[in-house]
Amino acid sequence: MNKGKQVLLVFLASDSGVDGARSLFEEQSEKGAREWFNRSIRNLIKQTQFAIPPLALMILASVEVEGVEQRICDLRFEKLPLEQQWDLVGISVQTGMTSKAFSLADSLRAKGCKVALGGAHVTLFPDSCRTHADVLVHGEADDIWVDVLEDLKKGELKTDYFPGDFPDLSRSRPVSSRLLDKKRYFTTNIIQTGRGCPYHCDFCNVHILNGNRHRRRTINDVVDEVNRFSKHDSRIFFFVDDSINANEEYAQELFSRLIPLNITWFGQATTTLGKQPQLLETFARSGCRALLVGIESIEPASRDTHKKTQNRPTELAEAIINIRNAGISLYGSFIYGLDGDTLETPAAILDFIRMTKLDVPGINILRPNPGTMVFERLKEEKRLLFDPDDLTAYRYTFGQEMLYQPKNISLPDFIESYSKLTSEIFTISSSIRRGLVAPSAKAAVLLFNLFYTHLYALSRNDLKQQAKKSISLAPRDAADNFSRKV
Ligand code: B12
Ligand code: SF4
Repeated sequence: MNKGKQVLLVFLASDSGVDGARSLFEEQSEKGAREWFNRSIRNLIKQTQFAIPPLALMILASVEVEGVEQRICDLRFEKLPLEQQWDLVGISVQTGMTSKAFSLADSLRAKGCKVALGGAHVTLFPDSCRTHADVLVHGEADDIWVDVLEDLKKGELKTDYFPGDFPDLSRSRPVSSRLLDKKRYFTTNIIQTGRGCPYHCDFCNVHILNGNRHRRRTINDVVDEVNRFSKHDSRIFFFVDDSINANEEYAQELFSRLIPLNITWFGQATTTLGKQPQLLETFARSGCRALLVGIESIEPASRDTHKKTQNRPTELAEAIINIRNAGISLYGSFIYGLDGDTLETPAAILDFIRMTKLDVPGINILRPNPGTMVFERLKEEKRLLFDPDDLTAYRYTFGQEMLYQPKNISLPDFIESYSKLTSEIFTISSSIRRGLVAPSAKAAVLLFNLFYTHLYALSRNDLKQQAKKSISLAPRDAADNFSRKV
């Protein structure tokens, strides 16, 4: 029986973070018991269900075209199903994971398989992707994936598909989670209510990828989706919006309507929520148990330089305390090493964490992501430690290597102070304490802190190795080794 055209949608495992971090210098530095310990922890982390499904691929797989069958392959959990013949393989590409995406695309094409590339990196740097693909899908693909599938059926695939304008999200496009294997994920209840951001933080490219205007789905569509998803999976919901409180009126109405559905949910918000008492109460009543907030910096000079201007630092602590008092646990993400930071900054971060009782602190090193304003500025100031003209030289690692020269701090001093900061914040006893005092989601807070205790130990080890090697980036052989093992 002819099953029609077969399409495989592939999500790659990243080399860092929740996908299971590993040392860049593992071979050289990890021996015997330590190697065994790290491998065991890595496997444990992999088995702990932190992973959430790739929403982009769920959206594409929900596009139905008669005579075309789509399947999602999540390489974090499975091997590429090469025993089957695929008419088209679509790969989601993030900047920082391009080497991996391109080598997979090249090997598939060498086997005669057609490859479509899409995602953030393709949108930002289509020319760098061209030689690795038969089809490039630029921008948000919600409305153009159907054209790709129709053209595939006709045998008339084009080389480029453009969406024209940003998709109108108020048009109904129900997302399906039926193609996912529920057991693999922390939850399959992944929902996005809107896209776009009116701010211009210089280290982020969401405002470039999704535009400056915040576009929203209708409240009816989102409520329907919550209802539909909860019949299939009764676990927690995760709203992937960068700031779920971006439009107060919309969020107020949406989450009021979710109260009777009795769900629990996690999401990402701005600290402004701490100054929105009515919305904060609605969030708590609608089942919000934990939020990720981007604090980024508590140094006024850094916030100004990097255009993180939504909130004044003096208001941040109060906002965080208000959110926790409403019964919501907070993951607060900092970046140490911004242009206004000095060697005094770690002590200020520590004080801030102690004062606010932040449940999960994330202490990041700036990743000058190609395509962001900060990348362009650091390139101009010759402060990048990787080749800015080679996009594949840039990779994501979890606080494991310095990719740039901080403005006010020498590299060895930075590494020493960053390492001291993370070793003070992340210990087994502080993880247990944070888990116990968290206002909600205690088990998740405990697990995340323990996980970070391991990750930051790894980061300290790798940074030390990088410092020993005169701060140049990880040597190519170590880098190749790193990619090969993932
Ligand atoms: C939730 C999230 C995660 C989750 C889930 C990842 C996922 N992709 O589903 C987790 C925590 C796992 C994660 C991890 C990472 N993330 Co993340 N993540 C996000 C976040 C907040 C939402 C992503 C999302 O679901 N969006 C909704 C979907 C519908 O939008 P979309 O992904 O852009 O997809 C649309 C188009 O890009 C396109 N498209 C996407 N893929 C494909 C594939 C094909 C074949 C086609 C045709 C089209 C297409 O069509 C989609 C529909 O319109 C975004 C920020 C944001 N606002 O997008 C960051 C973001 C995508 N993440 C980012 C990064 C850097 C990472 C990591 C590399 C971080 C790390 N240190 O490891 C990893 C990489 C993970 C991986 N394996 O690829 C960056 C990417 C930047 C860039 N230039 O590439 C973003 C934009 C954040 C930022 N501010 O910079 N992330
Ligand atoms: S960091 Fe957040 S607020 Fe700033 S531009 Fe990116 S999405 Fe918008």
